[in-house]
Amino acid sequence: MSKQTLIIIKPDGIQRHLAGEIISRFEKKGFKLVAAKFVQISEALSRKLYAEHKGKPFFEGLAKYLSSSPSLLMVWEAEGIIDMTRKMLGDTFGYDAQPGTIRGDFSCSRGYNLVHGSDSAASAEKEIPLFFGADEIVDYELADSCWLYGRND
Ligand code: IDP
Ligand code: MG
Repeated sequence: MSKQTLIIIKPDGIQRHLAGEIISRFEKKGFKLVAAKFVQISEALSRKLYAEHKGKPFFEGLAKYLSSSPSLLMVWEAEGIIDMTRKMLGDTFGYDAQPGTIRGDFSCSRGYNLVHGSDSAASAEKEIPLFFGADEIVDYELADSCWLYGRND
């Protein structure tokens, strides 16, 4: 499971027509999409996803934001996926995030930062089953995988 991460294009990412842009970055990097669904996440499930932030001043607003409009939920797979996706997302607050990252290029907000990505293998292992059953995650080979992970040594 540590080769997989949960990525959510949050309501602002969908409403701002950035889903294609965000997916495209992961596709071009060479990651494998293994699951996807487009749903309006319930407030209860939003609270579960963000349980580590319970009690913080932004927690209630965060649960309302995530459940306010549809999101695109995906599981992406690659060796080292967590570190790579976290770097591609950029720092949490859009106005802090480096240009070249998703948040750095498209968000100037604190809370509305377009995309969620699991922050560790342990988080991914907890988060993915909140949204996907094992039978919804597809096992297949990418035809170009020999070119993605080619080594000269
Ligand atoms: P992350 O998404 O980069 O992992 P976390 O610290 O886990 O960042 O916070 C979860 C989400 O909560 C953020 O993506 C953002 O939407 C929201 N958030 C975090 N800190 C604040 C804050 O200080 N004000 C408003 N929203 C926040
Ligand atoms: Mg987090």
